[in-house]
Amino acid sequence: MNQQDYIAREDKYGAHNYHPLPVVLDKGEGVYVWDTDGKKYFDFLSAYSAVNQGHCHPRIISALTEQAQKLTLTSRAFYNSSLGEYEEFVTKYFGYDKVLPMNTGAEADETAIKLCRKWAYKVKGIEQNKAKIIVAENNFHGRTVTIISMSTDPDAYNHYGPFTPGFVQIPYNDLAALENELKDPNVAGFLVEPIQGEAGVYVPDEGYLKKAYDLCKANNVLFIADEVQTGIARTGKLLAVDWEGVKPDILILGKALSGGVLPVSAVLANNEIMLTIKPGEHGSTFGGNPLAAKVAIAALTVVKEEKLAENAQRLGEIFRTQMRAIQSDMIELVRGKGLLNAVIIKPKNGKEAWDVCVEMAKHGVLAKPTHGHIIRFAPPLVINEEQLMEAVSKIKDAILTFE
Ligand code: IF1
Repeated sequence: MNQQDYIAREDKYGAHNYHPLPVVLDKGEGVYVWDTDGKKYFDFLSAYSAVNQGHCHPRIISALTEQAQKLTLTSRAFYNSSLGEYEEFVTKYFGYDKVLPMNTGAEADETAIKLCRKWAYKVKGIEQNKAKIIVAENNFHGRTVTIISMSTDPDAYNHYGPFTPGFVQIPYNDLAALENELKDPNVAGFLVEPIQGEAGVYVPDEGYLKKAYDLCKANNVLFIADEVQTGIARTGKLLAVDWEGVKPDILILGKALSGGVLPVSAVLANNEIMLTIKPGEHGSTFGGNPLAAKVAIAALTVVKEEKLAENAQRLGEIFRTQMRAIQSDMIELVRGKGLLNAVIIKPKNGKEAWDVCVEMAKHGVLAKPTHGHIIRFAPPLVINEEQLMEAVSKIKDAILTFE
């Protein structure tokens, strides 16, 4: 089978809810992936920051294979010998009393919303069904009906109504708007991405998160951080909120929590919030399974042992400097934090971000355009300086073909 055959088969039998770059991947190791013809690429998407630890990290894969031969799933109807170990590990790692394990990012966001509402009624004392959660415009928290009810992107919500009520949208990075909405006593939470990923790696002003947190505290409102994409060392700190010394009341994690090996997500909070949910009131068949527990411990251990946050911070600076130095008027703006970066592409002779990505793929670097004119650059955090410079040179060659 050649690449066209693989593509045609997916096209014929799979739903058309994606428009992938025409590359068929077959193997991955560290910062590299190989296609079915054996061509090697730098992966500058990292499965949307799920493979921060690099593809098929040996330590994570060995945790997976070892546990897979012993016990994979018990459901939460019974205790299992790995879950408690993981719960102790992850809560100490991030500094919270309790964790609620789920699988995907969207499920963790849903869990956080339910937790916030439960807290609103049982602790804050809001009247039943009146609780509101403030969200930001251009947010991305996943694909469920409740989550798209918070979305301002028509692609995400169009023709999927009716929607879940109870959300208030305000502009991102706008403290005055937040302060204004917080006057409503029925507001229970503020759900925010510390950097908006899907919006195009939109980094808020310095101090925004801290001031937003303080405003929430002053109004007895939960500050809920969606760190599904920004967390686990991606932005040069363990969490993006660490840049401003903020400790969210509810922390949402996913993606790299498993190093991209299987879907593992988590919601972390202290007892006052977490214990408002009682037995039978929330759960998941796969959440907290022993396989996920062992994999997540290994994935988080790799992050600390290999100093991935420090690496992301240092190499991120180099990456942005290098990209800004490329002499091409197609590069309008370079922004980001750590190794979560975006380049805004100004179309030239009808060539857009998509064409740049296709050309980069030919040169051996994989990245994906978003919103037509933005390219996200997010390599695995195990990348070293030499590899980064080699990739930068390929990216540069690709962009300069349009000059
Ligand atoms: C897709 C983007 C990234 C997320 C935040 C929750 C979730 C996500 C902050 C849900 C998921 C994904 C999903 C993926 C594309 C992707 C994405 F392009 F949409 F913006 F990462 F950049 N919170 N983000 O970013 O997590 O349920 O998917 O595990 O194809 O939809 P999930």
